[in-house]
Amino acid sequence: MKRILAINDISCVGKCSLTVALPILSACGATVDILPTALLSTHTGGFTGYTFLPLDEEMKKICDHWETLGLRYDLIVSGYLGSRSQIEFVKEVRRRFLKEDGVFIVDPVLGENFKYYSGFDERFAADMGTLCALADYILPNETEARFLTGEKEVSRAFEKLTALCPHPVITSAEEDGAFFLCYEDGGERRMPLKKLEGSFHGAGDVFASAFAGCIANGMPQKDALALTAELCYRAIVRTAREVPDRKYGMNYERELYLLTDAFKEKN
Ligand code: PXL
Repeated sequence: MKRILAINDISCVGKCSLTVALPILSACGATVDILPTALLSTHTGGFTGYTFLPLDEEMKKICDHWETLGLRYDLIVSGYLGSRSQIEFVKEVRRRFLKEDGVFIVDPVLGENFKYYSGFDERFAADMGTLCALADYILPNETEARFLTGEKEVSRAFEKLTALCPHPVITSAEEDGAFFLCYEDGGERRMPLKKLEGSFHGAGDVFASAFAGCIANGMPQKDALALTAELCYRAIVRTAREVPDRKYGMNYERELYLLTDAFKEKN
């Protein structure tokens, strides 16, 4: 069984970050350990008056304890980081806990709809870029690709990202319809993304978690992206039907069979 470390916050309400990563990565048949970066009453995208407890000191103590257990990970996936010092600490976590042939995936959570999430700015984005430079895969949305590169045009942003990391994926972009971009056969490849109008909070976290779970299972990037995109689409369709207030996140749970079926143990 593969052992994955998910580094992300715990937003108690609003289905994102670790509350999404745990079930999705587990559905992919992995053992999932967590390193929480912050504890929030809700995520910051659309709620007001939320509580926010950064866990910087606790993260260090947790990792020192893990060191005594000799833990090593096949894959580490990082998401929402609460401060610039946490970005530096994640680099250290990678150095200390990722197996030599392990995979490091960074979802550079910065913002959406061309706006930073609360508390983030250009300096934070620049530091996030230095973390992306250590990753095997990065999963920015169109907004984050722009903030990481300073490029407004998505293909130019993508080109800059390919210089940063071997496998950048822009998880959703729009230009005459929705698509995502990946790097294949030495060039940019645009894949049409089935999507409904509007914005779906938590979709990026569902995407990152499902993709990481597929990669942990040794799936080639192309197949991993196809399965991830299908899961996201089904979850979006269900969410559009069932969730009137989109800040409460995606109803992806009843679509997880796509992952459990794909990664069923062969007898
Ligand atoms: O979904 C990304 C995300 C993760 N964690 C927190 C957030 C957000 C986006 O709003 O606020 C705390």
